[in-house]
Amino acid sequence: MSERPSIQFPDDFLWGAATASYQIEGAVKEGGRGPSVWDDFSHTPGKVDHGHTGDIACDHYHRVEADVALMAELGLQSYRFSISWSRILPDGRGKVNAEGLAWYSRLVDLLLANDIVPCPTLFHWDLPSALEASGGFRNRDTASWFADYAALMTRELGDRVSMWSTFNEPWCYAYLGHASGVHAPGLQDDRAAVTVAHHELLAHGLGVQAMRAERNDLQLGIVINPSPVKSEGSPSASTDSMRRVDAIHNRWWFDGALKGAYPADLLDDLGPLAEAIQPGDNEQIAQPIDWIGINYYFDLLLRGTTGPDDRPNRNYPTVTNVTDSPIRPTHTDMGWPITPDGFTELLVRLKDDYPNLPPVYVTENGCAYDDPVINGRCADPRRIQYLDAHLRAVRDAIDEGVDVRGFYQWSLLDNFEWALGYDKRFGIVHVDFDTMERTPRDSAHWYREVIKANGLTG
Ligand code: IFM
Repeated sequence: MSERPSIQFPDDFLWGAATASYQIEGAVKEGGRGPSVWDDFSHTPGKVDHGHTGDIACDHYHRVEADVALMAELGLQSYRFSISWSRILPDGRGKVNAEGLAWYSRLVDLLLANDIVPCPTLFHWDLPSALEASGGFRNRDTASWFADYAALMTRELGDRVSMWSTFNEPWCYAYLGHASGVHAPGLQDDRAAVTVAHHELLAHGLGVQAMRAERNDLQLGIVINPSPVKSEGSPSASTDSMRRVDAIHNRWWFDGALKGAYPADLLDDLGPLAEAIQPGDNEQIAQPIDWIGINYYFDLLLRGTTGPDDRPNRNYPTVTNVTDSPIRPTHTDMGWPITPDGFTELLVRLKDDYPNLPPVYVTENGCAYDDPVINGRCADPRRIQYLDAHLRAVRDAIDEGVDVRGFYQWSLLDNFEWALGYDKRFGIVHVDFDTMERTPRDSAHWYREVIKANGLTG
């Protein structure tokens, strides 16, 4: 990499790292927290590899002070975390848990004391179990309850927190959670998935309005995980399948949130599956936002099939005879291909397709590699290479006119990687899950230098 050219990012570019509540906090039965769908799912035999759960996770709940000190040592300028809804409202609505509020308030104070900009997400998949019992996001009322929770958090933290996102990767919660069912709550019901996809965006729109009603000085956004859709291998996926996957994975979210109208072709495909949409919903959803978060890991590579449909298909209702393409020679421990060019292409496409695209923050990018700690050091050259390539791809997009304002690496710590448990390690900081010892990997030291230089020094 040493022969690669140096690159600089714009002044005031914001550098951070990201985590999410259920993936790191642990202490699931402490501090008055109520259960979430991920507690229920991970405790259901067979749902998570090795039977792992988030019961202890990184024990961040008890180690928050040391973890923030570590962020400061690593030079982070911002920290993106999510708030556990059921730590605030154990039943999802109604009774407020003062201890939960106090915990996040302390986290925010610790961050500010270290000059780290807090960037909380209100929903990163851990829906309170009590709300799931009344239909979860299949129930339209959950959108209003989300808005109440968003307003509450604004009242509590809005004096110190400016930058908020409503949802993280709503596609995943809708389709992994309700179509293929590989995530909580684990349903396999296409109509439910589409309903959830709509109610999440409705909740986003109602949440933005509720937060603005509390304060007019907030920077509000939503975090989406779009991907270029490509076909590789033989037989190739049909143009029609690619269009449908693109519509479900990408256009639904951006058209809904920014244009105020879902893609007409997708509504035709979905027919009665999209019956949850009511007159007036589009206007509620397409509220002006101040920024948009993009999580990018890899291009979505499809291949045609001739045989019976297999599991990955179930993430895309109405799409048939398509499968995720097989693992490519270069991939991360997730089996994900390494496709930095797709990142530039994606960002430029978003700029071109959405003239009102707000400033972009890359809210997640990173890779899983299980490099061990040897004599106190964890050398992870593949992670450095991955991040280097993706940062260059972001810089290329900026050169092509995309207004990218910041970059959050995923993830600060090795953590609970959902249905895959703890074996997939995304951290720039290695976590020993027996002792909870944190060891910054080489990539963490490298990232500190990137932040210091506001770029890559070649
Ligand atoms: O760990 C997840 C995160 O919760 C959401 N975005 C993708 C990451 C890696 O799979």
